[in-house]
Amino acid sequence: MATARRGKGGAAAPRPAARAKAKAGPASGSARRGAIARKTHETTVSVELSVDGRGTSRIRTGVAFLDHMLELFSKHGFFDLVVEATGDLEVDQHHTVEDVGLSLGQAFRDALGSKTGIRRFGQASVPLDEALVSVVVDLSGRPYLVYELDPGRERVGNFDTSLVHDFLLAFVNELKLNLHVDCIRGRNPHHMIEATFKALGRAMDQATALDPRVRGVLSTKGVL
Ligand SMILES: [Mn+2]
Repeated sequence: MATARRGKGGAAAPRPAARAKAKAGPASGSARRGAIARKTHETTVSVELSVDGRGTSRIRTGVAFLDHMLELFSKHGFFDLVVEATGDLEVDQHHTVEDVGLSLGQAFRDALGSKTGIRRFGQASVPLDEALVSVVVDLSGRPYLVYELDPGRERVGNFDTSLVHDFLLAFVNELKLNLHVDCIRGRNPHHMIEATFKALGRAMDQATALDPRVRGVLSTKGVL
C-alpha cells in the first residue's frame, strides 16, 4: 500500500498549551488529548482532540459533507473534537479533505503517545437503512489501508465521494494503523459513507479504550 505523503508544509509541533489545560480525565489518570496546528500553501488546519470525551464537536472545514461525517465520528466514538480548516476550495476539496484526515491522524498519535494500556484492536459493523459497513482497526504502528467501498456515484451533493479514500489514507499514514473498510452492501452513497464514519468512530473508541489488564503495550514485541 502506498504511503505517499505530500511533502509540503509538514506538521507543526503540538501546542503545549492544549496539554497544559487538560483536566483530570479517565480513571487511569491523565487525560489523553492531542492538538495539531498545520499550515501549508494549500490549507490551514487545526485539530483539538480528547480521546476520553463525550462526543461533543465543533467542526468547520468549509466542506459541509465532511463536517457532517466528522460530527458523526465524534459522536459515535465519544471523542471530543474541534476541527477548523480553511483550504483552497476554489481549486477543489481534495487538499482540504486530505489535510484534515492527516491532521486528525496526527492528533490521535499525539494523544495516544506510546499507546500504553490500550486495547489496540477495534471493530464495528454499522447499518444505515440498506447500507451495512464493517470497519476493523489495529493500532499496530504499521500503516495499511484496505478500502472496499464503491459508492457508485461520483458525488453526494457537491462532495466528491472518492475523497473518502484519500481522507482515510492520510489518516492511516499519520496514525500508522491498519484499517479495513468493507462495505457489505449499500445503494445510497450518503448512507454508505455515513455508516463508514460511524463504524470508524465505534471501532476507534474500542481500540483506544484503556484495559486495566494490559500491562505496558498489548504486543509480544513490547512496542506498538
Ligand atoms: Mn447524513
